[in-house]
Amino acid sequence: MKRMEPSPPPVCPPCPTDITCKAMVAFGVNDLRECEVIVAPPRAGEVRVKIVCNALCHTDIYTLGGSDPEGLFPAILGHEATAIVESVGDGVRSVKVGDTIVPGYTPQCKEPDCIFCMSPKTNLCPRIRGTQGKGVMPDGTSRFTLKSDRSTIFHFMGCSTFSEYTVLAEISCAKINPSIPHEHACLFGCGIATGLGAVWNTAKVEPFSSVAVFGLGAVGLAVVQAAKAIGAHPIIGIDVNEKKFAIAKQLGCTDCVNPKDHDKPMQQVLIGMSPTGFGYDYTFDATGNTDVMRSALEAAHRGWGLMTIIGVAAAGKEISTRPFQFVTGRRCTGTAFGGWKTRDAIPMLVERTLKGEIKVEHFITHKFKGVAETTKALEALHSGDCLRAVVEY
Ligand code: NAD
Ligand code: 022
Ligand code: ZN
Repeated sequence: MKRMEPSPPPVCPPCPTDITCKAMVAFGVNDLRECEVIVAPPRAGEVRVKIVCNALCHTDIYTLGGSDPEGLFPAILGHEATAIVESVGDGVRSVKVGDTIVPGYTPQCKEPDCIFCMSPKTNLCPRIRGTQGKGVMPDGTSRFTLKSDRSTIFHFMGCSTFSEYTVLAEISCAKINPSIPHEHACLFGCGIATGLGAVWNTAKVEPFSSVAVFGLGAVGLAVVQAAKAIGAHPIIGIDVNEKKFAIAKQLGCTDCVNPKDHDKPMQQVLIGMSPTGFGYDYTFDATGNTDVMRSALEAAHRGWGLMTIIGVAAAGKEISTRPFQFVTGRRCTGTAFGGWKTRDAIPMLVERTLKGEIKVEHFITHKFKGVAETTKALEALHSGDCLRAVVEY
């Protein structure tokens, strides 16, 4: 019998080391600059990724503009991206080097002791909420250092995608089918997934129900698209910017209304247009304006209408209405990331897009190349013509 060869000594995988790369660093209010940053290797339960595509979202602008009182500076913003795993920390099993992922600002720990992950009713996993809100990784430290003076830079929403490389918690990484175009996949990291989920998960709109959508940005248009897909009718779109009406009608709006064309409160106008004369089965706020939220609630159907808040209101804002609205059966709910459990749902949405069941390309109205063009993408987002601006790195 042949003698067994002695087994070779185990080969250590190359130890991940610091990466120096370009990032857009927000140093303070509206002070965004391209800088060289050092991205430390991922620690236990973390993943370092190379960002390949980044779509801009209003929260980034809001935070950069200083309107978020909890916004920390200096920070690397951005939370809607496609990325490739570069290295993984100890104990990481769900993704490996080379995988394509979408970062999620709502994590999914999937632990049996997480009552939120175990509940089918919510996606609000609180596992890393405390540290994420403080701009650090779950162990309380940052992976970002400014190359020039070695000062520390904060993370943002657990994502920080305005950088060529970033570090994420493993529980924030949704591994997806790599055959979807990168620029399409990133849209599922925030706005589009949120609009679809608000209809399918949160409100659970039924066929033939009547729908009114306030705000026809990317989120509101995703609501329209999802409502149409489920067979809702009619679908009314409301926006102060009439430039949005053409695409809204293509995606499924049966009518569009501009509040500026009416002296009466929007809810009165809308109730008058509704099929029963008593309001809409489902209404959505995708503006973040608290006066609009009131209109959306009051335009909901007497007896059963449900209003879903998607828009994120400015800090300190409150909503008001008469209790009569609830006593007469109108209801109100809200959604974070469309109720999707990030790691289960994003891969599924990507598969459905690959099958042609969900179309997303119409959301990309602007394209840019390189980290530095993030500034141009921000300008585009301000313009009013933009649904999503995607920056390819
Ligand atoms: P957007 O700015 O592209 O769209 C908002 C639209 O609302 C615009 O077309 C604007 O013209 C319209 N609008 C503004 N004021 C209005 C008014 N008074 N009446 C009617 N229309 C009005 O933004 P977006 O990317 O589509 O996001 C929409 C909202 O959803 C934002 O508040 C954003 O922060 C929020 N959001 C929430 C979640 C979540 O998980 N809950 C996720 C993503 C985005
Ligand atoms: C994303 N958003 C708006 C535009 N793009 C957005 C902002 C906030 C939330 C969701 C989407 C949100 C809803 C509820 C929460 N957040 C609280 C979640 C919790 O308490 O567990 C939220 C999230 C992250 C952060 C702040 C607020 C953060 O990381 N700083 C999900
Ligand atoms: Zn967003």
